[in-house]
Amino acid sequence: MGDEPTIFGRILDGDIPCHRVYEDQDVLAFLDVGPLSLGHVLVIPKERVAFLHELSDEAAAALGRVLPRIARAVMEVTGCADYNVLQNNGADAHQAVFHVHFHIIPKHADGSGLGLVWPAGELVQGETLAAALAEAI
Ligand code: DGP
Repeated sequence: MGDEPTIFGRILDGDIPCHRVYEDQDVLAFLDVGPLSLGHVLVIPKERVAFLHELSDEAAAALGRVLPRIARAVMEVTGCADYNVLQNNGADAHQAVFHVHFHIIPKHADGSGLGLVWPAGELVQGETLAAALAEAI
C-alpha cells in the first residue's frame, strides 16, 4: 500500500464518517456507501494492507471470528435468509479500494443483492493434472 491513506484508512483515522456497525481492536464494519442491497456491510481489518494474501495471521483470525457474527446481525435486522460474502483482490478482480475488505451482501426477495456471472468450466483435464495442481497449491 502506498503512503497515501486509502478511503478506508481515512475512515479508520476518523477523517471520513461512516455508519459504523461493529468495532473491536482489530476490525471495523460499516455500511457500504453504494449498497447493492439493504444491509450491505463492509468488514475491514485495522491492519492496512491492500490484499487478502498480505494479511497477518492475527488480522485474518480477527476477521474470521467476527464475519459470521456480523452476518447473523445483518440477517436478523434485514430479514434476509440468503447473502453473499465477497472479497475482491486486484483491479481486474473488481477491487476499487486497496484496503482489504469483505462485503456482506444480503440477497432480498425483490432480487436486490449481488448479480453474478459464473462461467463454470469442468475439471476434466485429467485426474493427474488436477491432483498435481491441488498438491502444488
Ligand atoms: P471493492 O470494489 O470490492 O473495492 O468495493 C469497494 C466498496 O467500497 C464499494 O462497494 C463502495 C465502497 N465505498 C467506497 N468508498 C466508500 C466510502 O467512503 N464510504 C463507504 N461507507 N463505502 C465506500
